[in-house]
Amino acid sequence: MTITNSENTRQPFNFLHGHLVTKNFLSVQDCEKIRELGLAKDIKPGLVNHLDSAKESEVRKNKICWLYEDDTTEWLFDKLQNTASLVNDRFFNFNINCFEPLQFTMYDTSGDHYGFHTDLDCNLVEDDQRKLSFIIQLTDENEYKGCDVEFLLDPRGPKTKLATRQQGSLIIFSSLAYHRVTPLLEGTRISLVGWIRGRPFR
Ligand SMILES: O=C(O)CCC(=O)C(=O)O
Ligand SMILES: [Fe+2]
Repeated sequence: MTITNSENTRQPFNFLHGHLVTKNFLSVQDCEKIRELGLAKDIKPGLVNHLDSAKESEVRKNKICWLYEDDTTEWLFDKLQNTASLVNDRFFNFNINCFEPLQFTMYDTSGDHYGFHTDLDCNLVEDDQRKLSFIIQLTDENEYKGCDVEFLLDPRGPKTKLATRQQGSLIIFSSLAYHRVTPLLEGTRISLVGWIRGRPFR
């Protein structure tokens, strides 16, 4: 398995805005299997907890459902766990301990998007928080236009880094990193998004 630093430099990995990619993390058949699991569920508009619904659609317009760890997904959680722990040991060294359920995310209406955000939970009350985030591209990149995943490289400027669109790729980044999904222009894009939690930063 090859893990590639998005910056592709000899510099140390920038854990704040960099991201890591494992191409062909999942086969096309695996992607299809997950697509079927998700599409069999009730897929509803995604929410940003602290906003009213008008503001909501400015920030985020997509549909989601949740995939929990069970007999049908155990293989996937195991695979993710192995890779995440390798990546964490090598690049982040965060204190991490558990996965959240996986978010099956669908952009199927022109204009669906997710504006710049970090994945950290606001108003933290739990005794652990999101440390690592990941995205798996479940759709063949030729089946949709737009809907690019981009990372903000510098909070002061507009410079962004496009993440791979290749189907089956796993993209891993710090939950502190600003990222977005640009508006869908055509077709349907499905992603699988997840978070790994650990003791709060301090
Ligand atoms: O759909 C994606 O690729 C990313 C979605 C996202 O950033 C999120 O749900 O936090
Ligand atoms: Fe996100």
